[in-house]
Amino acid sequence: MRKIISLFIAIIILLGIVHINIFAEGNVQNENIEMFSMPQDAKYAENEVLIQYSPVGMFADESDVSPELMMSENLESVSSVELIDTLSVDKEDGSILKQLHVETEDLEKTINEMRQIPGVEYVEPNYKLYVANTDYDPNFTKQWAYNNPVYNINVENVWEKVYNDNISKTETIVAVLDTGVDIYHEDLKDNIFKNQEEIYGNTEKDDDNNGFVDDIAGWDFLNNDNTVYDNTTDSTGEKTDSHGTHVAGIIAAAKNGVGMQGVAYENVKILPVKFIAGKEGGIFQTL
Ligand SMILES: [Ca+2]
Ligand SMILES: [Ca+2]
Ligand SMILES: [Ca+2]
Ligand SMILES: [Ca+2]
Repeated sequence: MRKIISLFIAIIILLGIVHINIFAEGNVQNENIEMFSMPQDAKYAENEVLIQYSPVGMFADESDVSPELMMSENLESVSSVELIDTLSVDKEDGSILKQLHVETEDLEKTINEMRQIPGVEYVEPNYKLYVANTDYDPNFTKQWAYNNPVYNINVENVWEKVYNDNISKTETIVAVLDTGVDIYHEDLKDNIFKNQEEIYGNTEKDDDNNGFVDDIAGWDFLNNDNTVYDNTTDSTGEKTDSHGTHVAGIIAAAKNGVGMQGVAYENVKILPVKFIAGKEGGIFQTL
């Protein structure tokens, strides 16, 4: 009998512990739901959220409970919520999209609380949307690396900080070791390095005494002359200086209302260093 009483007491204690644990779990967030973090620099309507409620599978008999009523009751437990508009109702699965006003100082925290409500598919700030920036050169939209979910280089944010916020106006010279560069191209001509001492010096004389005669805009190591754009074709029929021109464009095509827009479209000068002959290549020793 004593053993039975001891066992009974042990079961009661065990149940007590289990009960306490279950109660405690009610106060922690569901670890299966990924925490939402407000994106940096996000712009959104203040104190507003969009919430998608999809009650599929929550009710044994959907006719028993109105999903809309259930969501309203659940939302009341989170915060002071006011319906602004019901944006859509899917009659097939009962899902509802609502625009809500939430009286809160901490929208991120409130969104994370709402995400714990059973049946809530997503909650997010009511983000502000803007028309695509039309201030770019026409081929900007074809420059896929600028806006690509996999390889996105986030260049627009960099432009905003460097150019619009005037962080740096220091000019940088970038040497392009490649084929020649079309230094007369409308997108490049203003962003080509110019050796001032040779421009204003004497022709056929090495004015700056650097070993290269009349090296006004880089040097052609392939032919050992000062014409970095020879506009010739190689044995495959390919223009010999197209690759270097393309590379220079990616770096420094001007923001000038035509063509493409380089990653560094201002405050950069390209120094063409030609040593490759189109697809025929070049050798390192040339340099
Ligand atoms: Ca020189
Ligand atoms: Ca000269
Ligand atoms: Ca040349
Ligand atoms: Ca351009």
